[in-house]
Amino acid sequence: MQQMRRLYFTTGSPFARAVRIVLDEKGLDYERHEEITTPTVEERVKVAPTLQVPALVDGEVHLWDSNVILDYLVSTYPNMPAPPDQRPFAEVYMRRDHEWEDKLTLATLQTLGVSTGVISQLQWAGVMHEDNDYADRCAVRVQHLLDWCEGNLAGRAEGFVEGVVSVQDVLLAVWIMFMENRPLRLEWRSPNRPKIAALHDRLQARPSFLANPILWWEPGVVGYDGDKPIFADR
Ligand SMILES: N[C@@H](CCC(=O)N[C@@H](CS)C(=O)NCC(=O)O)C(=O)O
Repeated sequence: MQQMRRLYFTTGSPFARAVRIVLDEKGLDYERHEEITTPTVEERVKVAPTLQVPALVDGEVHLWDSNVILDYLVSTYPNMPAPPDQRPFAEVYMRRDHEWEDKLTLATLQTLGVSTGVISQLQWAGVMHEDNDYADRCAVRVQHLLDWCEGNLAGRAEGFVEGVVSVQDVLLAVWIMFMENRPLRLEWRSPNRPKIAALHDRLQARPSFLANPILWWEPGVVGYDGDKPIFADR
């Protein structure tokens, strides 16, 4: 009997998008428990004590936090064959001979995600990052983190790990694509970041990314018709 696999996520979440992309790289089917906005605390706590998603149920295994889920998926399941002319997906979450380097990159990308997420959440609560010292510090941090990523990508034709598409590459890509699809005034493109731009263009064309598009969202969007946002009041 096939075991039950279910992903809890919110539609626009880049944390969850990274997980959905890796589920596709593994060719794994799953039930989508998808919500466009965050439900009540009572509902959310049934899924994770963090009150956050993504959360994954895979048979007897129940996990939350995208990094843990990504580690589990990469460490548990084989990859689908790579698309023609594209890099294979990484076989490991972290390379044994580059353990500290890979851990540092993953932790740094989590900080990039959390900083961007804070700016986004505050904006929807009415606080623009330009008007708030803490949020502005997050915006400054995002720029430093992007510069660090540029310096740590292996080359214009490579991601963080030579020869493969790594989880780190997926995480950087989902966050820069989020910055493009939200009116947050966070710019990642710069003449000084050619490696990030090349990574963006390569991954944007990858089937697992195309199958899990990042959709435009701003307050008032209540659903989608294909990839077109539907507004409550229009
Ligand atoms: N560290 C968590 C962060 C997840 C996260 O912030 N999820 C957002 C959706 S993008 C969420 O559930 N936010 C609701 C909240 O923080 O109350 C992870 O990597 O999964």
